[in-house]
Amino acid sequence: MQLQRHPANPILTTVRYHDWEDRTCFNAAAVYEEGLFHLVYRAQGTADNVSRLGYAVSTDGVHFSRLDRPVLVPENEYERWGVEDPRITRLGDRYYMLYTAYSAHGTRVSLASSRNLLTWRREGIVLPDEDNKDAALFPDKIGGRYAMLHRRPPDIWLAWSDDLLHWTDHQVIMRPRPGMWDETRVGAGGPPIRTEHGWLLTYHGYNRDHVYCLGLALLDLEDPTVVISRAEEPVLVPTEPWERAGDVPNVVFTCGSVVVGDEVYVYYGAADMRIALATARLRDLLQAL
Ligand code: BMA
Repeated sequence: MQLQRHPANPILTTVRYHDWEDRTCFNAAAVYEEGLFHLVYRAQGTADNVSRLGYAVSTDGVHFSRLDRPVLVPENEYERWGVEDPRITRLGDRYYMLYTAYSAHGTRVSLASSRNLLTWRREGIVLPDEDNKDAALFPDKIGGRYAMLHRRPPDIWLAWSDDLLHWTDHQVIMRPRPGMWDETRVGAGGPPIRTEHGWLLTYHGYNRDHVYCLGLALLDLEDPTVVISRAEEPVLVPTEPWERAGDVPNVVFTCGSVVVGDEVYVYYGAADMRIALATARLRDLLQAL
């Protein structure tokens, strides 16, 4: 089972006359609602190489219009070197975005909230005093609590919270697999997708040659620390020239997928430089598990 690349790929690339995104435009959170596809994506400019978050919107998921200015820019000492890799989850009437704050302190998982995807309020660092990234919130409470995936290298972890700010009961749920494509490190993709069979998780992993691929796992609906199944083979491998060459070579990396009817749209960063789209039928993904 392989994701199908859209023929228009890459669908979103750098803009020469936007100084904040003239170098890279990649790793995007994705939201689909009422016929609109929204992306909040990471971008860097040649001037300072700092990551900022831009916004783009589309009616077909392929052709996007974007704002001239970023929607989130570094604002405090933990973000000095950039705000990176957003992952957005809707909970009630708000959107919550987990992102990586990057600075001399390291990488910190941070939370912001919004009612409109354009104006964001910082809620703060949610995993203080540790280098961590690849964090994603589940789109529902589970057993009365919020759940989040995060990454303590090299593993994917799950943690619980009552208020989205304080997280406890941290537990490893997925580790790299020796000798396989995800032998070195793994990290969550976008927020897990609820299906009747379990939470569908797209994740990234890389091997000793630093080739980033995407894989699939299915987590138990009531207890997502239980991995029901994990596909042996990756569903997306960097093979296109624009996935193999860029700011970081041989990278496909996702921060968000959306479901439209029975089709899953996986938005992914290619070679840390551009944004591409690959799709699959939900039932085919579940069958691969
Ligand atoms: C990770 C993050 C991602 C990036 C990936 C591949 O550590 O920095 O933003 O896409 O590495 O370079």
